[in-house]
Amino acid sequence: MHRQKTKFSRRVNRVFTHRANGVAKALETRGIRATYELHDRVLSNRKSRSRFEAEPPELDDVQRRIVSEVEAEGFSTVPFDELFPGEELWQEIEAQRNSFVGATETDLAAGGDQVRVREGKEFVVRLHSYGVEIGPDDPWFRAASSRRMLDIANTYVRMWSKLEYLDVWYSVPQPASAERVSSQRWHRDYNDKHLLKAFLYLVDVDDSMGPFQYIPGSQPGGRYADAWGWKPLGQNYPTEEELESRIPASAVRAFTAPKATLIFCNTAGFHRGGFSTTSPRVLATVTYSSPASLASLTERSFDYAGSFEELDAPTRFALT
Ligand SMILES: O=C(O)CCC(=O)C(=O)O
Repeated sequence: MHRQKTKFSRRVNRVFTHRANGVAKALETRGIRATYELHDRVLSNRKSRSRFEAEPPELDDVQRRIVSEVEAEGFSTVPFDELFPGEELWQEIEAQRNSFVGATETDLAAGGDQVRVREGKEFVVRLHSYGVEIGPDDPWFRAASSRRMLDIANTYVRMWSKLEYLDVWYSVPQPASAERVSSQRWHRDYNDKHLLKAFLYLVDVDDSMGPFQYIPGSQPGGRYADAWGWKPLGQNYPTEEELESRIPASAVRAFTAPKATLIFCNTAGFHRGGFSTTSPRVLATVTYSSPASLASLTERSFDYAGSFEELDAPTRFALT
C-alpha cells in the first residue's frame, strides 16, 4: 500500500493555496525518494543484505531456475505443483477460491455494496484488501510465506525481504469498449526496485480475460530499464503509443495459461493486466520487497495473526 501523506505536506496544504500544493508535493516526493535511497544504500537494506549473505539459502533446481530467469528477463513461470508437490495445498487454495468467488458473485448480484474494492481500481474485488489480520489458516498465505517461495524472493533480491502484500483478486469483466484504467495500463510499480511479485492463476486465463502482460527486459538492469526508468514513487504510465515508440509491440509477453500457473515477476518492469471482457480472472498474489520500501514507500497490507515464536529467522523477518 502507498504510504499516506506525510505531516509536512498536510501542514503546508493547510496554510497555502492549491498553487503551493505542487511545491509541497514536489518537496515531499524528493524527501521520500531521498529516504528510500538512504535506506537502500545505508540503513535497512545493508543489514538485510548481510543477513542474507551470512546464511544464503540452498535452492533446489526449480527454485534456481526461477531466480535465474527473473534475473535475466524479469519473469519466470512454473506450475504450482513443481514448487509445491502434492495435492493438499493446491486443493485448499482451490477451496479458498471457491468460497471467495461464491461470496463475491452473491455480493455483486445484490448490487456489489459489500465487495472489497479500492478507489480507482473498482474492477478488482479483493478477498482481504488492507488493514486485515492474516495467518497460517490461510492456505495462500502459507504458500507465500513458506521457505519455498521466500527463499526465491530473498535470493533474487539478495537480501532478507519483507512480505509486504498478499491477496486474492477477482477481476470483474468490463465492456470491451471500456477504457483501460490503473493497473490495466502499462506501468512500473513505484514500490521498490528490489521487488518480486508472484501471481498464481486460480482459473484458466485466456486472451479475453485480461492476462498478466509483461515486457521482458524492462526490469532494473534489463535492456529496456531506461525507458521511463524506475524511480521511487515514479508515476510511469505511458500510453500504449508512447510505449511502442520505444519498445516494439513484439516484445510484449502475455501470460495466457492454465490455472495453477505461478508467475514470478519483478514488476518494477513494465506490466499490466486484468482487463477481462469475458469471464472473471481470479488469481492470488503476493509482493516481496526490500526493507527500504517498507521504511519509505509502502505499508504492509496486513498484520500477521500467528505466533512469531514458531517462525524461523528469515520468515519472522519477512512478517515483521
Ligand atoms: O492485474 C494484473 O495483471 C496486473 C497487476 C499489477 O499491475 C500489479 O500487481 O502491480
